[in-house]
Amino acid sequence: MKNRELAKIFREISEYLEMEGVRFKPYAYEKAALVLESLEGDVAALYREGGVKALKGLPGVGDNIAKKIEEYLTTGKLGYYDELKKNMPVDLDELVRVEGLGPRRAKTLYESLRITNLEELEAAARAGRIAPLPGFGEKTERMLLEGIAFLKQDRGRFLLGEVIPLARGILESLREMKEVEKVETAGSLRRWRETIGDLDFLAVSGNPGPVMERFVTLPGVVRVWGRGETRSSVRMKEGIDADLRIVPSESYGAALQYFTGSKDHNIALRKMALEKGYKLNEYGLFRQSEAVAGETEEAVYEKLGLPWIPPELRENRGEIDAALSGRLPRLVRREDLRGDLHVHSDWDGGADSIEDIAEAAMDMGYAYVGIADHTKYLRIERGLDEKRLSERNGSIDRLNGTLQAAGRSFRVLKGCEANILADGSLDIDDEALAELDFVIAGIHSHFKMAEDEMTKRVIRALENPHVDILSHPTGRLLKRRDAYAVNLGKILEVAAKTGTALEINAWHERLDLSDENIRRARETGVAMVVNSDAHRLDQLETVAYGIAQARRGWAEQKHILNALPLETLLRRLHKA
Ligand code: DGT
Ligand code: CA
Ligand code: CA
Repeated sequence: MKNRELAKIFREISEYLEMEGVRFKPYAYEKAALVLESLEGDVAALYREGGVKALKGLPGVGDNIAKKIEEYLTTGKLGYYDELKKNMPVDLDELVRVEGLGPRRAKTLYESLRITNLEELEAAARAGRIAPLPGFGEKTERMLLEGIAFLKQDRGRFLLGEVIPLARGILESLREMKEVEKVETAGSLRRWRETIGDLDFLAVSGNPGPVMERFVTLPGVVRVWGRGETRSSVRMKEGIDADLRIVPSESYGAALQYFTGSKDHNIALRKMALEKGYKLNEYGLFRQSEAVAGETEEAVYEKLGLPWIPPELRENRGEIDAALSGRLPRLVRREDLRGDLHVHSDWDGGADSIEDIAEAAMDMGYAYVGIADHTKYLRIERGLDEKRLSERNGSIDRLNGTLQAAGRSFRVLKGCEANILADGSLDIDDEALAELDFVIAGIHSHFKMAEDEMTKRVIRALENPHVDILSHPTGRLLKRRDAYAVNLGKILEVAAKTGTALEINAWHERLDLSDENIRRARETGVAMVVNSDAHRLDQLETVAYGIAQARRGWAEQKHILNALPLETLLRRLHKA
């Protein structure tokens, strides 16, 4: 589909324009990119059927952008983009992934040092040629080097949220074939790891030839590493590899178990099998040469004396012992969530009105949604001051009144995401916080602090009696920025005492708390909240990644605040 290609080009144009210091226009292109990415249908089909007029019917697409879409769809090129690129032959996409490097700085680096890509950036920083540039300095140079090191260390792995749509597409193309009896994802994807090395698929088919043919010729395949009757492997244009294995139906369960991994879980399981006199491999579970299980995963586990273990737990972190003694957690499920407590509205620069958010949340089957707009410190995000927050509260009250009058049992909760300032105080008055149903506090600035200082800062926020939830508690951004230095053990201790919940932020770049930290929170008795942190309606569904993370952290329904019904939740919030 052309949607993604166009989105990428528009995003780059936005970066180029931002680099040039152009006002407003970059935002328009960025918005168009977002719209194209979240478009359900094919933009080319839309254009074929309704021409430029249909394109202009898309939100955020005006005359100018519609014409550009038309040009690209009809000629395969975009003159405006090529022109920008010619004037500044910089691999912007790559450069702006370095934490601390935006388009404007990239422009300076190109103009003064002719830096066009990551290698050149690294060489210049190592040689100390960046620090002397006006507006840079040694601290920035060091930060850039750290950012580069971070990118390199993770090279080759992809964020779960980035590859899931791709994997779903592949799965669907295979599933619709009449030759395919079954097909599933395996590997880290099935375990919902936060990053993915390659995509694994497993299928059953009595006629593998055409299935493999389809797989190696899928749209988006740029290279075929190998092609056979039982296994094929390709590289997709997104840069990630995909493997397909086809097995006979009587081995499907054993193969699914084997290729789901993790490797460490498999090794532990195989050892157990050996001790019981079995042999376990991807073909089945065998006693001597007789297969005793293989068709289903459940049977493989059962013959080993174990209940089926959810893939999210298969990391050899104690799940086998827990299974043996009947202590496997009953993992929280997506359908346990009664609401979302972290959604940004158009009051703080988010994309959608509170009315639309409420409708979308009702469609998702939620009983409540918490609006958590930014407060005033974050001026770029149009954070609300006390006065605006109170106006917004008024409009939520009116909306709740309307909903109630219409007999709809749904509640919009008044919240905010306040900023924890460097000294641990919040950027908004306590009196304003007292008006809200719930308060989230989070760190959005001054990330580089000594661990001691940072820990004190967070603790001071937890001790504010108005604060109910600590958002994205460690501040990490996957593949971009490490967690800040903080003593999470102490944070958990204090949170347990103050009754403050810790967020599991589901945004695919955050997934913060991480799975291991979720497990620690669970063990310390700290409540958690799975939040989307959506700034746009279509991001509400990203809670799925947060739920997966919660499950990887052994969390059960009872550990998750927003699995509580409204009344219980409100009582809990008021008490804490
Ligand atoms: P990834 O791709 O790095 O995100 O992680 P996985 O877990 O998907 O790993 P991958 O694709 O290399 O292999 C898929 C599964 O196959 C893996 O989870 C377990 C199984 N597997 C691969 N190599 C071995 C091995 O040497 N021993 C055992 N027992 N299992 C293996
Ligand atoms: Ca894999
Ligand atoms: Ca693989």
